[in-house]
Formats: sequence, C-alpha cells, structure tokens
Amino acid sequence: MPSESPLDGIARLRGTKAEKPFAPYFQTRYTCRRCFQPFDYPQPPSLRRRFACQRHCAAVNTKEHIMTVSPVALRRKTECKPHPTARYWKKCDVEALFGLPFLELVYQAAEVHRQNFNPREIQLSTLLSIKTGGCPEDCAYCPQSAHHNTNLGKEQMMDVDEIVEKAKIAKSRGASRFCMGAAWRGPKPKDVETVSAIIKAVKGLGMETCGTFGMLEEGMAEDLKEAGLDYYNHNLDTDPDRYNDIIHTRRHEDRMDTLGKVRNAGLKVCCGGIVGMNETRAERAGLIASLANLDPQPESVPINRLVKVEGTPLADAEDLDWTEFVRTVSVARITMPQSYVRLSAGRSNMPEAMQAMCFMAGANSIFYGDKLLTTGNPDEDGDRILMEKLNLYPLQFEPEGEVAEVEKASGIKADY
Ligand code: SAM
Ligand code: DTB
Ligand code: SF4
Repeated sequence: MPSESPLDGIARLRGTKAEKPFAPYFQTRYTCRRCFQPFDYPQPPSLRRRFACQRHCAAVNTKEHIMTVSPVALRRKTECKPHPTARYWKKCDVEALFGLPFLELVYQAAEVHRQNFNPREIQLSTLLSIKTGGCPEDCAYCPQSAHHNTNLGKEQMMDVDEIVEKAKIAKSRGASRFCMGAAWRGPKPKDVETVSAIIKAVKGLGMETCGTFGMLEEGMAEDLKEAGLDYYNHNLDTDPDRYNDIIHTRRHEDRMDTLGKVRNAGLKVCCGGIVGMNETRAERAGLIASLANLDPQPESVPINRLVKVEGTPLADAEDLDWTEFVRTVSVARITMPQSYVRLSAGRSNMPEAMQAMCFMAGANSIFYGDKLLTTGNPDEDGDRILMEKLNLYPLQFEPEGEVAEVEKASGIKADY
C-alpha cells in the first residue's frame, strides 16, 4: 500500500475523500478589501502590509492605491450585487473632481443624479439613539465617547415599547426608514437578542429598518438580518490614511471587516463619513475614494458635516466652507451614481440655499426629525416647508412581507 499522507489519513478516518483537503500551510486565505472575494497569497503577509487580490484588483495594486486585506475568509453571496463598482477610483482622480470649477462640478453631479434617480424624490430617515453615552471608543468627533468630557452620561438601553412608539410617530410624519443607534464598540450576544426584538417590532410597522451598533462578530449580521434589519450603518468616517489620528481604539481594517460581514449577510450597506474634521481636500478625496471603491458600492452614503460638541477633541475644528461641503456631495454623487447620498449631520446650521445646492448636486436623502442621536437637527415642519419650496417630495417606501400581504388582500393601507 502506498504511504498515506497525514491529510489522507484524517480523511479516511472521517470517511471523507481527501481530494483537496485544504490549502497547504503556507497558503493563507485572505479577503480582498476591494472586492471582498477570498484569495490565496503564497506567504502569510504581515498585517501591516497592504494587498489587493490578484484578480482585477491587481491592476490597481500600485504603491498609493492598494487596498488592505486581513486574514478573514469571507464569501460574498452571489445574489448580493446591487451595483458593482464600475471603476476603481484613485485618490488623485477624486481629488481632480474636487478641483473642477465649482458650478461645473455641481452641473456634472446634477446630470449623473438625473440619469439615476428622480431628482424630486428625497428619502427620509428618522434617527433614534436607543442606547446613549459611555462608549468605550475614543472617536475624536463623538460626544458619546467615555473618553471625552461632554455633558452626556451613560444611559440604559431604551425600552422596546418606547422605541416602537417613536417609530410610529416617525412613520406618521412621513419617514420611510427608522435608524437606531447604540453607543457601543460592538454589541454583545445578549444585545443582539434585545435589538432583534426591537427590529422585529419596528419592521412590523411597515418601515425600513437600519441599525448602527458598532463592530459585529461572526453570525451577528445574519441574526440582525433574520430579525428584519434592512440596512446596517457603519461609516468609514475619514481618509484611511488618517484613521489613526481620529480614532485610536480600532483600525480602519476593523471597520472593513464588519462591512464585509454585513454585506455577506445580505444586509444593505449604509456607509459614509464626516467632513470638517480639519482634513485637507486630498483627505476628503481619500474618504470618498475609499467609499466609492467598496464593491458593491454602499446603497446609502451619509455625508456628515462635523457637529462640533464641547468637550470633544474636535470641538474647535476649523469651519469647512459651504462650497467645499457641496463639492463633497457632488463628488460622492459622481463616484457613487446609484447610491442614495444622504445630507446627514450638520444641517442645523446650514442655510436653506446651501441645502438646496446639495440637493441640486445629488443629495437625495436626509435625517428627518428634530434630533440626530444626541444633537439637534432641523424640525420636521421646517423640513416639510423647505421641501415644498423646492418642489421635492418624500420617497415612499413600499412595505414587503406580512404587512404588504395584509394590505394587498384587504385593499386597505395599514393604520399605524
Ligand atoms: N457606535 C457606532 C459606530 O460608531 O458605528 C454607531 C453610532 S456612531 C454615533 C454613528 C456615526 O455617527 C459615526 O460613524 C459618525 O460618522 C457619526 N457621528 C458621530 N458623532 C458625530 C459628530 N459630532 N458629527 C457628525 N457625525 C458624527
Ligand atoms: C450617520 O452617518 N450619521 C448619523 C447616523 N449615521 C447614525 C449620526 C450623526 C450623529 C451626530 C452627532 C450626534 O447627534 O450624536
Ligand atoms: Fe462610540 Fe460610535 Fe461614538 Fe465612536 S462614534 S465613540 S464608536 S458611539
């Protein structure tokens, strides 16, 4: 009998065939940070080094424009391809867009917007902080970090009934999506059970649901999907090259890992960032490039203008000129033509004309309701008046599943 390899021996004992048991020990399976496809690399590279897979991404594997990988084998579900990245966006190309004459840039963005969306429709999401304050992360922008001296204390998780009540009000005022946020580094298994019950209840109202609960461990995204979560919000927040200056308690790669898990579970991705954190234009371009190179691109891209909160390290950040904010929205629209671009935090001190310019440049979603998570937002009445003035109207959400069936069978719209 020919000598048996150790792998053949294990296979024989298990009663399985040892054709291709697993890759030899020196081959490590990585996940490309651009396309989320697994690929093998012949030697375990240092985690500090950056790699792209050798498929299409190799073409862009130049010194400045490579993507990071980490040794987590992820598979993207084949049905989960809403809008694959049409091209790879180099940071310098995005910066070149930023440098276009202002009105030319807005005009190009408006054209892209009209090719992909009804420019009169605005998606309305209402936010609720279901667990506020005391977060162990040290994000320099965030009033909820336990590392900063803001006047926010650590609160308990809100009660389910109270959350559902808030969601009903949001729906009655015209919001199509209810976004729930928690000041966690990531949820514990028990927290996933609690939020799953909440998601189920909100989904039952016939609204889209979105959650932002921090970094997810294996299996959690699937549990949230199962509970009825539609979107997971997890922002890249700033240029990957600057990430460590803004947050010291996690890495950009950790964010990417969670985004991979979210995508693999079949959840829709809401991923954006913040501008106005003393970054350079090149760094804003880096943020937009990192979002646009997610493949598939995120369905929803929140562009936040920093809300400066006393006690946070960025409380005295320099004001970003309004034109630079409109440029950021325009560049997001051009590079992510099929994504909803949300004019997010920071609207409270944006004049109406500036918001109108953002809508012109392709923003087609807002946070609707007088509070974001812990800071203020324009009230609904003001937003409705602004939308009327601009002849915009809320995007209607068509309910799916049980609610839709009941409505269809009875011919009566559910009374929420
Ligand atoms: N803890 C979770 C996380 O970080 O993913 C979820 C909540 S966290 C508050 C959600 C997002 O809010 C952050 O990623 C950041 O983009 C945004 N954010 C937080 N503080 C902000 C501020 N002061 N101004 C603008 N956006 C802010
Ligand atoms: C996002 O990109 N912006 C929202 C939402 N996702 C969760 C949060 C904005 C928070 C602004 C500061 C606060 O209200 O605490
Ligand atoms: Fe925590 Fe999220 Fe705030 Fe960072 S942004 S401190 S993770 S709540």
